[in-house]
Amino acid sequence: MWIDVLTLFPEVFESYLATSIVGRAVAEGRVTIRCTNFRDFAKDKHRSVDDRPFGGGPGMVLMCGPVFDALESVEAQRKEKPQRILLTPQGARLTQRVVAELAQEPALLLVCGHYEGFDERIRIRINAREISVGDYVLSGGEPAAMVLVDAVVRLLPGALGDEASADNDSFADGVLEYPQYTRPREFRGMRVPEVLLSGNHAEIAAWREEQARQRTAQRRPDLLGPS
Ligand code: 9D3
Repeated sequence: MWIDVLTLFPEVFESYLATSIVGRAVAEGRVTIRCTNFRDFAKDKHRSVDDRPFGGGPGMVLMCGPVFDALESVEAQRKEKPQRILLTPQGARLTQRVVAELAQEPALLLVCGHYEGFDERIRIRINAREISVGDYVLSGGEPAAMVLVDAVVRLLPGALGDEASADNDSFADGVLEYPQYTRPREFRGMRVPEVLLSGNHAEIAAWREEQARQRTAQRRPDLLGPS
């Protein structure tokens, strides 16, 4: 997979990309991630990327020119038309379902804004999938883009040490995980549930399923659907 990221802070990504499962996927060539600073496409000598809003009001607005020029430049260097993604608080919520869909794409192009927001004509013309990572205010799209990249890349074939663990994840099957234990059998008076030591695999599976169900009902009833 190819992932392009348009951002005013490419250095934020570069260090992150060197670590974790994402870093390994990059090192092993399963994904190529390139960051492009749209400030490099600014026209004036101050390298401006934003300007005051027409109609007045506080803050600044990201201008069309540098964003479109960067986008067109990046796409001209790719064979595949990427799925364009705009990270914005106004987007649809990122869920595991969306992540799984994006993981099927051969190429993604992520556009990060920041607090000032985009000129509306960017939003309209790039015709991107608009995605938010949740109902809280970030100072920019970069952390959201990293969340998305991490979630997508770990689903790419070969990215997981244990192929089975992707399907095992919370959310993949719509419930939270069951509690896990490892040695010792007793720690500060807290004992590992007897069933896990029993060697009875059917009973263990049933216990885990029930624990997962209870935990989901208690903490995340929304995952169990409307009722
Ligand atoms: C100008 C006032 N803001 C309304 C509260 C608008 C605003 C624009 C841009 C607020 C934050 C941002 C920066 N955030 C993102 O670019 C962003 C984001 C987020 O803030 N929360 C969850 N998901 C995302 S994806 C991109």
